[in-house]
This record gives sequence, C-alpha cells and structure tokens, in this order.
Amino acid sequence: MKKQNMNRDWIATARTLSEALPYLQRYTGATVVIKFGGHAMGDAEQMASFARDIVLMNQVGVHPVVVHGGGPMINDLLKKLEIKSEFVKGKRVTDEATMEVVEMVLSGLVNKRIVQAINNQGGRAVGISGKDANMMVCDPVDPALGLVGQPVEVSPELIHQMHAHKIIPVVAPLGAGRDGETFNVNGDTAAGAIAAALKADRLLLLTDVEGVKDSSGAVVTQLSPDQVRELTDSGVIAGGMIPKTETALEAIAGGVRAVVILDGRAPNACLLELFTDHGAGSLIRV
Ligand code: X2W
Repeated sequence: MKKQNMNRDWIATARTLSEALPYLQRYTGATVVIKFGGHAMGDAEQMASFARDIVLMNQVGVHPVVVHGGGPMINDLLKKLEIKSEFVKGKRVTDEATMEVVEMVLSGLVNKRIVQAINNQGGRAVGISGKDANMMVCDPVDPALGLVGQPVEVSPELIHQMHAHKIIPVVAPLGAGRDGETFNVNGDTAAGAIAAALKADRLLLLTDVEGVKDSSGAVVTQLSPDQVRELTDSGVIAGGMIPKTETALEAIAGGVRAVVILDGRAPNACLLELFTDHGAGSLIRV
C-alpha cells in the first residue's frame, strides 16, 4: 500500500495558499508602488527574497513599481573618492561632483542590481530613472541644497506602457530639470510622487524599522492622517520617521489609497502585508 506522505508543512502550505485567495482577488490589477530603501536592502539573500516577492506579486496580477534608494551605497563611493557629504533635514547637499556620484550609484550600481535580482527570479524588470521619457520633472528645493529636486510634474505614461508590456519598472530617484539639469531626489519623496501620479492602490515604504510606534514603543498597525499629525505634534513621531510619514500624508492627499511603513528586512515583508490577515507594519489611510 502506498504510504501517505503528508507532513504538516505541506498541509500548512496548501492552507496558506487557500487563505490567500481573497487577497489575491482583491489585488488583481492593483498598482502597488514599493519604495526599497538602501537600509532595507541587506545582503544578496535578502535582495533575492525581495525580488521573489515582487515577481510573485506580478505573477498574481499586481502591477508593481519599484522605486529604490541607495543612500548608504552613495556614502560608500563618496568616501572612496574622498568627497565630503552632508545632510540638511534628511536631504543630501548635492553639488555637481556629488550629483555625478549619486547618478552613477543609483542609476548604475543599485538600479541594475535590483533589475538583475528580479530577472533572476523569472521576472522581466527594466531599470529607468525619473529622467527617462522626462517622467519626473523637478524644481530645485532650496539653493542651499544645490541639485536636490522636488518633483513638480510626474507623468505616469511610461510606467503604464511598461505594465502593458508586462515589464516591472525599477525606478532610480533622479529627476530632470527644466534647463537640462539632473536632480537628486530623496527616494521616499520620489516614491510618493510616482505613487500619487499613478493613483496607486498601495505605497509600501520598506525601511529598517517595524513601523510607526506609539509612546509606549508599540507598533501602531493602522492609523489615519489625523492620528499621524497628532503623534507628530506631540513628538512621538520623530527623527527619521518624519520624512516617511510626511511622504505618506502627501501621497494620500495626492490620491494614493493607503500607505504602509514596514520593515523591509523582515522575510517576505511585502507578501505578509498584501496577502495575509496578519499584515505588516503601519497602515495609514483615511
Ligand atoms: C538621496 C537619494 C537616495 C535615497 C541621497 O542622496 O542619499 C537626497 O538625499 P535611501 O536609501 O532611500 O535613503 N537623495 C536628496 O533616498 O536613498
């Protein structure tokens, strides 16, 4: 007689797939923008795991858009080249020499690494920056910051065309100036502006913290824009979390349905958020 070899793991896997059905149905055709920050990237294994999540999302009918950062990788090359760099209110002061390095690292090294990781998992990713097809036009933020740009016109057309051709766009946060300049855009800002232009269903901000924490240090799983403002005014939301929650509020005001701030280093963070009851991180929505 044939022995049944049904160990618990296989049953659990089948149950997990079955439980995911309503979520798979909910997100079919949805546009999900994923901001993959430099601090969330980790080692090659974590990169492969992220890429696998993106390919799976795409396989089940989601239209993913990856917008990446790469601050730590820019710092490494600037250091090797002995170019000093400083941040003012979370933004890198960017002169022309720094801009060259920023573009080399973001559009070259980091962008291609992510593209290759996705393609290695069987996806079809193409790397672009906000300069391609003039997708993200920027104005300078502040003369003191040099070539740091604020997106003022974002055209979703190129991304729509890529999705129509079953291509996963991977976007480096650089913008085109009106006078031929190249602008350095904070990765969160770029992701928020692109998500708003696409009227995305979700913006996932992958970072290296678990989410927005309350005064007791516990992660708040769901909060409204008003609650974000209250926690900011009372100083509970502080430091590096402020640019993330500001991006979230702007994206929601711009037409994004919900924003999630979550730890990108956690295994399968994107899948946990989109396709399970559990969710991950802090969901911000009206
Ligand atoms: C950032 C762009 C990269 C980025 C920079 O130069 O570091 C500005 O600060 P993370 O990994 O998401 O921090 N741009 C203007 O945002 O990377």
